[in-house]
Parts: sequence; structure tokens; C-alpha cells
Amino acid sequence: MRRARRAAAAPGGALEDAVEAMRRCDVLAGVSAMEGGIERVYLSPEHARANAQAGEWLELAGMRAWEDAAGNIRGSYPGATEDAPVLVLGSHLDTVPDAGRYDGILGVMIAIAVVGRLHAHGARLPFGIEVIGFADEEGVRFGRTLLGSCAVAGTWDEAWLDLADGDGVTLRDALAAFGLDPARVGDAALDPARVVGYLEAHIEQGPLLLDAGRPLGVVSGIMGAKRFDLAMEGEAGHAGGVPMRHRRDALLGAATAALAVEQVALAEGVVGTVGEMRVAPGAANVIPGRAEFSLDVRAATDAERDRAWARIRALAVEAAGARRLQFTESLRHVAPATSSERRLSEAVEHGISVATGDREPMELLSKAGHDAMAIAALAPYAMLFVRCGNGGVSHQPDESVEVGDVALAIDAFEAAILAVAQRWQPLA
Ligand code: HGY
Ligand code: MN
Ligand code: MN
Repeated sequence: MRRARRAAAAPGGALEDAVEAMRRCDVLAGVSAMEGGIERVYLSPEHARANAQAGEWLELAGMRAWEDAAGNIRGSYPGATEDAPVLVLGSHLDTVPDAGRYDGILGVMIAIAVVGRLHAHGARLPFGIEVIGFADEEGVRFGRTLLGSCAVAGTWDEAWLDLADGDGVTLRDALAAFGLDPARVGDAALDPARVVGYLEAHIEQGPLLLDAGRPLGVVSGIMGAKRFDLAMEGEAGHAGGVPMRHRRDALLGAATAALAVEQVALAEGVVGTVGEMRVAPGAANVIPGRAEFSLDVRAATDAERDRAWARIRALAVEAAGARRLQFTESLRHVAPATSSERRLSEAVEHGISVATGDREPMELLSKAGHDAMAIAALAPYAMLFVRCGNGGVSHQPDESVEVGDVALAIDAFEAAILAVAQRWQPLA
């Protein structure tokens, strides 16, 4: 077995790899359903085109590329022996509406760049490598997130097939239209016994590395999240004829609840967001009879998350009562808080030290969700964060990274993977 040598990334090597990784992010930014912006949702024509393009890059890096039963694009790089287990690398290729070009995508390109280096040197590790471009981390189309990574983790729930998108297309029909068999999505699952672990590189999506002057960081864990569909039901009416005190204005009930989200989040030290609001019937001269809105609440622990939700819910019920409205709630998505695995994280820290010379890499709790939280059901994980520019913004077009930081990230990710290989004992 040829020992994996640290690929001698000539000074230009890392930068060249980084320039190419970012160029590929630019290419995928052009695979979009949105004029003048980036939008790529699950099982869309844009998803298919992104998979085809990513598949070419996986093959160029020496992997066998294939699309799995859930629509994830995957690349397999052999280990030293036929029966070698696999180390999984990856992130997601889908986006939010009007997205930035690096959220998820950069992590897949960093993983491909590292395997490309191993391939260029004919390196074989004690495990194979599987790079996955997950198909639906954001959950934009069907409301439930992490569908692609749940399929790989073996936690796919058949009940999700009845989820419908904004046009009433069910997940079942969308899978079939994409050329997949809705009854076979579970075939995408990996056997936990064959998985060494999961490493994900991702932009931080916040300002902490930027404020600390650090290009990279290691992730201690990912916040637990819950998403709800909430609604206030009142009575539509004439904007002129109904006296103010007689009104049952659903929008004002929803607005009071949204302000309660901010009040509770600040008080409890969690994060809460009302990102969607729909008002019916939606005319300037009609008092809103119904207001539907989303709630995304996250915390470092599930107990803190649930305590905040209980307080928000109580204030929403109070707001409804005060206006003689009907308050309804439906839980759309739950993701438990997870912690990264110590030895894999130590390998990531080692990689950061090798790449940057920083002996004390910065550790961060991720407030953003990632595919790692779904893969945690399958295997231990660790994550590498890359500094965001522009004040750390993400989920919008101003999302940015520095090419020098991406070069360091590729070197760090490679060194982390080699460290896992050198230290590797089957993780108990
Ligand atoms: O919502 C999140 O945290 C992730 O970007 N899907
Ligand atoms: Mn995102
Ligand atoms: Mn992401």
C-alpha cells in the first residue's frame, strides 16, 4: 500500500486548488432557477444539472461518480483493500432562495480537491473515501430539511413522501419525475458498520472567525433546531367599515407573536426567526382573516430550545386570546443538538495547525444546521469552518470567502484526513 504522502502542494498548488474550487462554485451559481440570483431546490431541473456537473468533477478527481436513490451525487474513491470501510466527506449542493454561492457548495468542492490530490499521487488510505453532494439540506421545497442526508443515514421516513411543495406536487411524484423510485429511497443508506466517520467543511455563516482574525475553525457541535408552521385565524372584513375595536385582525396577532419570538430569544440566549409570513386574503382594503407564519428556533441544547418554544407558544396563545383569534401550530421539522466526535475533531484541529501554524485552533458551536446533524445518526462527525467575509453574512448574495482562506481550508482538510488515516483505529 503506497503510504499516503502529504500531497506536496507546491505554494501555488494550494492556491491553484482554491481558485479552481471557487471557480466551480461560480459555475454552480449559474445553475439556478432564479433570474439574477441563485436558487436550486430538491428534485428540480437545476438539481439534475448540478449533479451532472459535480459528477464530472468527481470523476476528474479519480472517483466513480453515481447518483443515489435519494438524488444525492456521490463519488467513491477506493481504499487500500477491497473491503476497506469508508470515510465520508461532503456537504450540500441545494440552496435557499437568492442564496450565496458558497453555503454547502464550497464544502463539496474542498472535499473533491483533497481527493484529487490523493488521486494525483496514487495514494491509498486504510479506508475508502466517499464524497457526497447532498441533495436537500435546506428543505426549501418540501419544508423538511436534510432529506438527502437522512436517506444516507438510514433515517428516511416513508411518511415524507406525502409532503407537498408550494404547487401541491408531492415528494413522491417529484422523486418519480426526477427518475427515482419513491419506494427505493432507503437504498441510499450506508451501512454504519462500514463508515469510519464523516468530515464536513463549510463556511461559518457568521462573524466569529472574522472578528477573531482566524481563517479556519473547528466545530464543537451543532445547535438543536425545531421548525413550526404557525397560524392566527381571525375574521376578514372591510378595511373601512369595521370599527377598530370590533376587529379580529389575524396579522396583528401574528405580528405580536413574531415580536415575542425576538423577546424570548434575547431573554433565553437562543435564536428564533420568523422567516415566512403569508396573509389572507391579502388585499390592502381587507382586514387579514388569516396569517400563516414559520418559526425556526435553535439552541445549544434541546432542553433550552424546547424551553424557549414553550415560552414563545404561551405568548402566542396570549396574543390570540387578546384579539379573539384562533392560534394553531404544526411541528414541521426537528433536528436534535449534536456534538462532534473528539478524535475526528482532533484530526481537524491538527489539520488547521498544519495549514495555518495556529497551535490553538478556534472552536465554535455551529448555530447553522448542516448535513452532519443528520449523518450523526450514522457515524461520528467533525467539521471544519471557513471564515466568511462581508461581516459573516450568508444565505444571501453577499456571502463571500477569501481565496487564501479556501487554500488553507483545502490544506487543513487534507491534513485532517491524513491524520485520521494515520491514527485510525476502528472508532468504537
Ligand atoms: O438553516 C440552516 O441553518 C442551514 O443553512 N440549512
Ligand atoms: Mn444554508
Ligand atoms: Mn449549509
